[in-house]
Amino acid sequence: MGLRRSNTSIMMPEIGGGEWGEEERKGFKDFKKAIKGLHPLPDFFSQRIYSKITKNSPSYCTKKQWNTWSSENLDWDVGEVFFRTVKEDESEVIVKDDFIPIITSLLQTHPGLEFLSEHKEFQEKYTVTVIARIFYEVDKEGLGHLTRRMCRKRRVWEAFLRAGEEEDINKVMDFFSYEHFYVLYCRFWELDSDRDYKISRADLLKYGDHSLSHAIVDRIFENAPRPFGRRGGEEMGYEDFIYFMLSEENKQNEVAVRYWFECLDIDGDGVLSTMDMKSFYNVQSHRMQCLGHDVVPFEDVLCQMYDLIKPQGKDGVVVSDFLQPECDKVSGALFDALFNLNKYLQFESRDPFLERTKREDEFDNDWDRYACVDYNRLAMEEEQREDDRNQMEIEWEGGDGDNNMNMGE
Ligand SMILES: [Ca+2]
Ligand SMILES: [Ca+2]
Repeated sequence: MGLRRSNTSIMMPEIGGGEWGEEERKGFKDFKKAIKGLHPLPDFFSQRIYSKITKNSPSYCTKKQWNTWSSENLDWDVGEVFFRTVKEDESEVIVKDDFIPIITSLLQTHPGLEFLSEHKEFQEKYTVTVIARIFYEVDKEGLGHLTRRMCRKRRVWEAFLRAGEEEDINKVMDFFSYEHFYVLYCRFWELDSDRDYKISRADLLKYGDHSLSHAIVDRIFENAPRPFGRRGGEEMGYEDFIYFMLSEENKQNEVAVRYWFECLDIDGDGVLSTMDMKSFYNVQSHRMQCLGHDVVPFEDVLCQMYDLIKPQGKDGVVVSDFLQPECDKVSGALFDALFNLNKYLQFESRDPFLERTKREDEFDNDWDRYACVDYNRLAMEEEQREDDRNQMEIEWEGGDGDNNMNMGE
């Protein structure tokens, strides 16, 4: 349950110095001005608040209506005000769609997202991405909704408050960063070569420079870690891809550990036995052999990994072994050894320079680190394409290929 504000804090906010008469009607624009600073949420929640108050009279709001709403909903700490404002009044949980009007307002008002105003399609994709990221982190069991307890545990509102204060949206790494959205969406778009907004098995095999084994891709497509489209399906949609990619690029978090564990635990008995692991490593080592790499025998890999993870039981590794605090840096290495060729080779070569930069850089987790590098890479590629296009135009206009040497001004 949320915490009531203490008696000493404001109990009933007064509006606009008493300029708002009890029955006087305000349309959304005036309403927004009048309530500014009278609730603890950022301005981009005003639309949500207005819609909730004016459900039966959408063209205006009276002061009396506002007062009723605020006495019922604002007399709490910020976490509870957030929860009550986002969810529907009749409901005790937040569902995905509840966030749509709030993120839509953010897109309309945030200076760092203004450039998207002419790109409705990207605005929609941004919204889907932010919501999927919130659910990825908060709805860890995949229930499809957020409870009050879940929101409080993760302090979800803090990211919204930051988005309201921070002019550079990319600094809000929790959920809202445009760069993070760009990376997720571009990588999806690249793989979805036939543009049907779905990714096939063959598409996913190309992910990360063909780094995943077909064995693990098969498991993902068997809906082992999580049903596609929430009900299960043959192909991977954009939201499914977000779950996959966040888990792939940051194997330290609990959701990712569970995601990959479910994939690897083929018989579903909750234990990653030597047999389970061996069947994946065989596929991986076969690929290594074909590509001319030295293959480390499975027994050695297993030994090395058991040293790192130190499982409690004798029969294999269970989820809780991976979730020990001292394991969060190494569990990814075991997963990579079993199904991600490129990352495993990188781990094996243990580049000390890479390890040191990782320890010393500004990022809190592997996802933030990856997204920053990948965004810059994508931006550079885009710049290169732009240059090539310009170059082609110049050559075309010159009508003669030799002119291209003289274009630099
Ligand atoms: Ca496709
Ligand atoms: Ca098993």
